[in-house]
Amino acid sequence: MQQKLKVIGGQESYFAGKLEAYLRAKGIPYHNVPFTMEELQVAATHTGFFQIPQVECPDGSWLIDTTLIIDYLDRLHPAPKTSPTDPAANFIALLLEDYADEWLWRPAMHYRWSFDNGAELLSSWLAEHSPETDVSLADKKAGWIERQKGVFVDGDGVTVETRAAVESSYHHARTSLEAIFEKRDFILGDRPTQADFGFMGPMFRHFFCDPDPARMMRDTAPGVQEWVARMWNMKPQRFSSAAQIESIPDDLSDLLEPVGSVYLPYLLANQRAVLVEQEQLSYKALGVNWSEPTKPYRLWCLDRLRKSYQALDGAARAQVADALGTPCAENILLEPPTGHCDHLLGTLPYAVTDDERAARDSWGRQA
Ligand SMILES: N[C@@H](CCC(=O)N[C@@H](CS)C(=O)NCC(=O)O)C(=O)O
Repeated sequence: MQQKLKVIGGQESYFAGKLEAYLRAKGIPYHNVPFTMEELQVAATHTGFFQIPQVECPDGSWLIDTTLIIDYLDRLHPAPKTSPTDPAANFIALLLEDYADEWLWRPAMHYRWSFDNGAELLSSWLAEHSPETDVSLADKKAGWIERQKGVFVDGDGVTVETRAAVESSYHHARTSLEAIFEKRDFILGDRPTQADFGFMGPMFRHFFCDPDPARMMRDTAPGVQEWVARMWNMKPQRFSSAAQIESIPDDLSDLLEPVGSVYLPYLLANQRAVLVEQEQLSYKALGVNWSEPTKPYRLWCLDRLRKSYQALDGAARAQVADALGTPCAENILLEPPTGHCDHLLGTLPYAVTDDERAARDSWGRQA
């Protein structure tokens, strides 16, 4: 019997939820162990990141970063296939995964921590699950609210001016996915792909579970709610004989619109700020002005997308460009990768014997 992966995660985590959806769909045995600060410190010495999830393999090696982990495990467990066979559609799956991972993170944190019901529920949960005993429950709750709202909402560009735009990204994802799930079970076709696992990050543990966004999902997007449940209940035998994804569906323009017109231009603005070592980044998107911390990790993401795009042949690139519909998106993907953040993440798995790594936060900044 295959030994289980140890996923240091928790029942509330965006990225652990994404990874679990993948592991369940592939039938890869794992157990989700709620994180403790001590355990995360130890994990960070192996992986270089202070974040969840972190995976310890039965042989003592380590895996980090859900995008890399899925890519790595997919090579070990190719069947049933969870990436499109068509290279252009495969790139679109990776691009949607990245958009859901990164651009929807802020609305997910906003809907959890700016709303009293969510903040109360999640701070209680986190306080009850942090084992430090010398701090009272009330202080732990207050500490969690202050940290999460301070770093990931107020500290990540959610202001009176941007709040409606932040909320519009959830509204957009919900309505455009709802239209897709009226026609098929998964984003790109009849089987789940990286795009579905990516959207499970925000959609499952935050928008489906947190009180305020969950009500919106129930009221306006029952098809998305059903897809979350379908994804959580996915098993290899449920899609192993489904048709492969052999082309980009022709109805993705609405879902892809902000990916090309908002997210890629934002990644380029972030690149410029990383390259000149600016700590804070300002840009305009969705009609408002944003100011947020510069994120080296997202330059790593942009470079990775560029490498995948530039590895496509001309015909596949033309199909992707056509699906994105804006020449500016294609131009950003055609720029040579900067290589500036390649050092942040290596090749998985990280061997047991690796030297201790300096820990970074989830945005790739020195922790
Ligand atoms: N790129 C990482 C992101 C992981 C991540 O950001 N996880 C969140 C929790 S869901 C986290 O640990 N954030 C850092 C923090 O809270 O300090 C991945 O795909 O695994």
